[in-house]
Amino acid sequence: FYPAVDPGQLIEKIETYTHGNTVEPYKVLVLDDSRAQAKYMETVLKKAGMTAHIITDPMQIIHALEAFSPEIIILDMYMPGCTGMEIARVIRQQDRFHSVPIIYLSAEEDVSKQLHAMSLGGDDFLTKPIDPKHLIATLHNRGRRARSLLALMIRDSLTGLFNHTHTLHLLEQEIVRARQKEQPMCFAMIDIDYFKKVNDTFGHPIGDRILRSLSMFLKQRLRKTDHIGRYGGEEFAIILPNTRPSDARNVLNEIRERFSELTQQAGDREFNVTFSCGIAGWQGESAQALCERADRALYTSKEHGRNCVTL
Ligand code: GH3
Ligand code: MG
Ligand code: MG
Ligand code: MG
Repeated sequence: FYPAVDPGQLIEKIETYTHGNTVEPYKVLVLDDSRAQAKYMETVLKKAGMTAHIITDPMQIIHALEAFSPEIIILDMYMPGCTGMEIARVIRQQDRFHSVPIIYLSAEEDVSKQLHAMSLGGDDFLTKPIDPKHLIATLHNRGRRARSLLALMIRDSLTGLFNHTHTLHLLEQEIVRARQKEQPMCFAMIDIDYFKKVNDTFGHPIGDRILRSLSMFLKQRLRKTDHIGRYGGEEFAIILPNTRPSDARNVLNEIRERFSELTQQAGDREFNVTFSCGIAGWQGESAQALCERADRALYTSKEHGRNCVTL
């Protein structure tokens, strides 16, 4: 009934799709009430180098979304007690999975039923039995598009840093991790000093250039594991996992000093720009409470004359 899988052919196909670059395996969630079908899918996906998570009980969908964080979801149409369309609606109600690709895989051949299912939140309709190469090609295309869309959605376009929403999302994640691993973690807020005056004196494009140069500066100086976000206009947020507050203060103080020494240029005029920083070490509180403490520390730095770091 199912076409035989030729792993050699599949791998060759994948390599042409990825142009030889190694990509993180796509995480694919499969829901099918037939255990045999689900197992077959698992074999095909794994041979294609993807990470498969299989469920046969529709009731497990919410748990599977949380536990597995799929990038692509394959749904059977007809299952005892519910349909794939109903499951698609449940998935779409979750903010995080609002735009995850959903692919129906069903023996249903009635085109009007297929179109109806697509209109209710599906992105593709594939029919069983399916040629594994067709399936894998579809998953690759959907997965690649989903990833590039996601990459755009989480970044700030001026600086390329993480945007406000994603920075908070990362902070939530790092809090969970710090709790699990019982590691210290710090959150720092940076605000450029008298930036309005920089814009007023030298013009908005020069202001933009300084925002980009500070972003580059932070990226170069901080560790790969630190997360840097543009929190607001001329405000930046930095998450420092596995870092003690005193270490965070030393690092940020050095960055502050070095940045303040850079000569900025606007035409033939030269000037310096400084920033103020507030740091809060995580003490078991919520992300919001941690942000508020960092913000208060930043305010203290401003009150103390700017160009300084407060812990
Ligand atoms: P303070 O030292 O108290 O922080 O003074 P400030 O002038 O930096 O603070 P204020 O909040 O009054 O001004 C922030 C300025 O940042 C106002 C705004 O014009 C500028 N700004 C915000 N976003 C951007 C941007 O994307 N590009 C440019 N060029 N300027 C921006
Ligand atoms: Mg079924
Ligand atoms: Mg500000
Ligand atoms: Mg400012």
